[in-house]
Amino acid sequence: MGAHIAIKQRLLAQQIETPSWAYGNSGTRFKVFAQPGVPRTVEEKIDDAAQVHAHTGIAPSVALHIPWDKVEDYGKLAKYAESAGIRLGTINANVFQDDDYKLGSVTNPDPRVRRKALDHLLECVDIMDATGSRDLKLWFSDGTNYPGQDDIRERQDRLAEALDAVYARLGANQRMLLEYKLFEPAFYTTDVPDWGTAYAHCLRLGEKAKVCVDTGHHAPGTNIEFIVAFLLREGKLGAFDFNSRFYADDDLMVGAADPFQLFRIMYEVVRGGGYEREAGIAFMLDQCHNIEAKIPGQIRSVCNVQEATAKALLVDREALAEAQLSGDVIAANDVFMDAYSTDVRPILAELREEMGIDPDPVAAYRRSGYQDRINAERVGGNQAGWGA
Ligand code: LRH
Ligand code: MN
Ligand code: MN
Repeated sequence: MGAHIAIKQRLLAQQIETPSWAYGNSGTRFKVFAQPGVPRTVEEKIDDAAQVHAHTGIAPSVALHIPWDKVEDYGKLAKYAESAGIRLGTINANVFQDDDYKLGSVTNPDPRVRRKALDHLLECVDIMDATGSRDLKLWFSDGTNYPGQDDIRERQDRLAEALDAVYARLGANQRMLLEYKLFEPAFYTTDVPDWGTAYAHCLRLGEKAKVCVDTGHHAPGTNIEFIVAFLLREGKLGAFDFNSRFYADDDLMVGAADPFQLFRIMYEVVRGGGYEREAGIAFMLDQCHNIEAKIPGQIRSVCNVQEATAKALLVDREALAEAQLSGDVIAANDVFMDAYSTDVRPILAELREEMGIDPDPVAAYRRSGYQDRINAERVGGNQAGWGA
């Protein structure tokens, strides 16, 4: 019982950021499905993110993607978010949706295009100054499709040059998160394809550069929890982009495909001290609802991360260490599985009641009438995300 109280205390401290682009219409390259009630403005995306926070109690910030979320006055937008009960979080740069970036952005062979991409990244830091955001998230779609298309080494030099310039522009309390992805849209080489490449660049850059692990960005079978353990140990884990995948970068609801993997990741986070606020790990969602309703989809994902975290916190670390040190493989695995197999839903329901929210956030959202209201009010919503 005492253990449950301690776990609830620790769960109270959890904060999960939702992405603005999850609230707009999205789809695949085959079809974008329009849904009723999707936001027409950045403010409406913020309103929707505030709903997720209202029903979960642990999603107090929303990440922006520039220029998808471009506005005139970012200071005003930050105030708007505050009045909606949340805050603006990570600024995601976008150097992948412009005709100029066909052959790359910061690694493009053409210096004019490189300059344009760099200017955008620097503008994102200006935006962070206005919003008060701590993190700049960089993901580059840069790469090549054919052997010989461009010089792999020179592209690394160009990347390093751009990263240096952005790093030099960061304020004292700002950080750069470098996100890797195995492939897509480039199919032969990708300039930041894996955690090792991201880590090497971040190490060279310094303290303010950290790696972002998007759970959908690995080859099948990759042991993501090992990457998490390693980066945390090196002080280089900066953030997560949580989503689920069955095949590639599927961007499905978090914990839907493999809740056990999510638990294993969260265990390494807890084990490595990454759950403490001082570790500065940003827990973000990066999922794009394709066929499911957007706000309940985000609520579900936030709850799934919370559930995996509760289980990770339940692992009896003492018993585990004892079994590990005595070389009792079966006993060690038992301790681990025991935590995973525990039904934590009653603890979470209790926690939510103590927080003054409904024990079933998705059901509470459905009952709230918010969806009916936005369906009626918001006519002509924009696609906010891929293909925008
Ligand atoms: C790339 C990615 C990256 C982008 C987001 C929209 O696949 O994960 O984080 O910013 O998707
Ligand atoms: Mn991502
Ligand atoms: Mn992705």
